[in-house]
Amino acid sequence: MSQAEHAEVDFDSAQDLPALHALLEHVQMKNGWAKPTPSLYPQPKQTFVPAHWRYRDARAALHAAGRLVGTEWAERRNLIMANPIPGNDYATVRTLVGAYQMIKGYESARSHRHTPNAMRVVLEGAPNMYTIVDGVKIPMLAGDILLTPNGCYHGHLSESDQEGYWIDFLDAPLVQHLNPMFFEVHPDELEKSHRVDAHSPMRFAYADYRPRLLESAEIASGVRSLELGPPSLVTFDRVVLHLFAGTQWQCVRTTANRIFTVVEGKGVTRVAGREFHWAAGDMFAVPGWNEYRIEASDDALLLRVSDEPLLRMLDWYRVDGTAW
Ligand code: GTQ
Ligand code: FE2
Repeated sequence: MSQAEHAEVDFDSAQDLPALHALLEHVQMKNGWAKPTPSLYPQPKQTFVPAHWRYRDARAALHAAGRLVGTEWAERRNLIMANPIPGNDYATVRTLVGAYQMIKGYESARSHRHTPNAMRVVLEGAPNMYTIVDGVKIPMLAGDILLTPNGCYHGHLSESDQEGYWIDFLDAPLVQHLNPMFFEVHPDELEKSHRVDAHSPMRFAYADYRPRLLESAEIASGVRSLELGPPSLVTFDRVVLHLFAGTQWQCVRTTANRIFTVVEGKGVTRVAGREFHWAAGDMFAVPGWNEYRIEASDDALLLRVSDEPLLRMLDWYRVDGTAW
């Protein structure tokens, strides 16, 4: 018999509620009847806030980091778009993180694999720039969208004098919450590869999806949309959107957490009383349960990444007014 972990607590001795609450500490329990913050509430709390990051700033900071941060010692030369709420140093929205990353000419970022799913959108690429996914070199040209799902080895490489800039999206904040995090570096540092595959299923080439987007049906006046996949990731999707210059697109609030990247164009997003004036390469986050309005001043191509497929799978995707 193992020893009792604590002496028997005499709850009958409690003469009032504070006394009973105090005794609960001895048995590692908390009352649910006078909890200071309710556990269940009528609708989603807006904990993460809408936010905007400029590529102009990120690019300048990464260019400077190119002098000061080596990929020999840094796993990645990246800048994290941490949502500006107290205590947060990582997640962009609850489930997802967005980060800007740079490699220098003739530089590589060593291969590794991890349980978080990842995706990139290339802002500045080159014909001799690659992500190596499970031994296959996949070209990184501007506008290309590249997948590195759960468990796939991936490393990055520039075989010319060109610097590369892109944005990474990972479901790492969700993995941190649920805790199945695994990560390991590749034994060869940069995984060897002698095969280039421009038609890898892990690549959505800009030259391919842009014309398809422009031919797809309008989902609202002046707005076209195209979901890219298969393959799909379990946790987040990718939808490219085209807005004609002058389009104003009002979006209802949903439970999905979204991160937008501006691939082309200029415009403004109005959300939660704020205005984000965006240009190519910028990112903005619209956490769940915010209505927002996107206005394109030039023709605009946006990439929208969101946890909508995960919420749908769990039956927790909701649009304003349809909770039940
Ligand atoms: O390029 O593999 O921004 O593993 C964060 C984690 C990029 C990457 C990030 C990563 C990567
Ligand atoms: Fe990675």
